[in-house]
Parts: sequence; structure tokens; C-alpha cells
Amino acid sequence: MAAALPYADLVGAQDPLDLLASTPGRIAELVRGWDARRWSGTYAPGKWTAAQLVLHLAQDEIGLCNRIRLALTVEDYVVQPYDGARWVALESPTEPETALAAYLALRRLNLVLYERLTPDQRARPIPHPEMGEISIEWILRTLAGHDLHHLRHLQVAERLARDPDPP
Ligand code: NI
Repeated sequence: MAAALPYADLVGAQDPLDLLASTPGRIAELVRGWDARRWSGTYAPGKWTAAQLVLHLAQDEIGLCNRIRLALTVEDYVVQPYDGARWVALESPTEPETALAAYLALRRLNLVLYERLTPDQRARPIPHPEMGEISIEWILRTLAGHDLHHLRHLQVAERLARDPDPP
């Protein structure tokens, strides 16, 4: 069975490649000039800090785009799931500027690959042991929605840092 698309409500009818190209710039713009206090803020009690959110975005750019490379080059490739929370814990703390630079550079590199994918490649089915059957298209749409999902978190963190006690 084909796996449901996470973040489908955020992506809607937008072109996932357009979003993948544009959202990192929106995130970079939002966090421009942030100091340590801003980076240590969060969007809700007990959740990842802004610094960890940016680290998570860089890590998922590695994890998800690697699935695309492997799906295109490995016979009978099956997705290897990973625990994103454990990845963040493993590399916290990381300088947010380092994580942000990695996220932006990786996305630029990966977009070259994303934009070259043929419709056949994008439609290629990939077995996922937890989600059922996914595809490269599924990964692209998930990644595009994932950016927006965490952009919202950063926007909330930014608002709370400015005004921790809204009326
Ligand atoms: Ni996430």
C-alpha cells in the first residue's frame, strides 16, 4: 500500500521543487543575526530549541536525500529508518551557524539532483519497512513539507523570544 504523505496540508498544490528551492532562504532570513538567547529559545515547553531545529533540518537533508541517491543506484534498495530525535541528541550542541550553513549548502547541492530527476525516477517505488511503499516523489514532497513544518516552529520561537508573555 502506498504510504500517506506527511505535511500534505502544508505543501498543498505547490510544486515541491519550488518549495525546496525557496524555503531555506526564508529560514535563513528569519534567523539572520540571531544571538545565543534566540537560538536557545523554543516554540513550546520541552521541545527542540531553534538551534536544534536547524540541526535537524541539516540532518534530514542528509538522511532523506541519501535515500534518493541509494534508491537510484542500489539494486533492491530498502529504506533504512532512523530516529531523528536520536540524531539531534547525538549532535547537540552544534553551533547553529554551522548547522544552518550545512543545511543551505546541502540543499543547494541536492537541488541539482532533485531538478535532474526524470518523471520515471520520481515515480520509482521504494519499500519502506515502517511506512509501506514510498517513492522519490514522496520523499521530495515530504522534505518540502518538512521544511515548512519546522519554519513554522522557528517563526513561533521568534515570536516568543520577542514577546514571551503575549496577552
Ligand atoms: Ni522534523
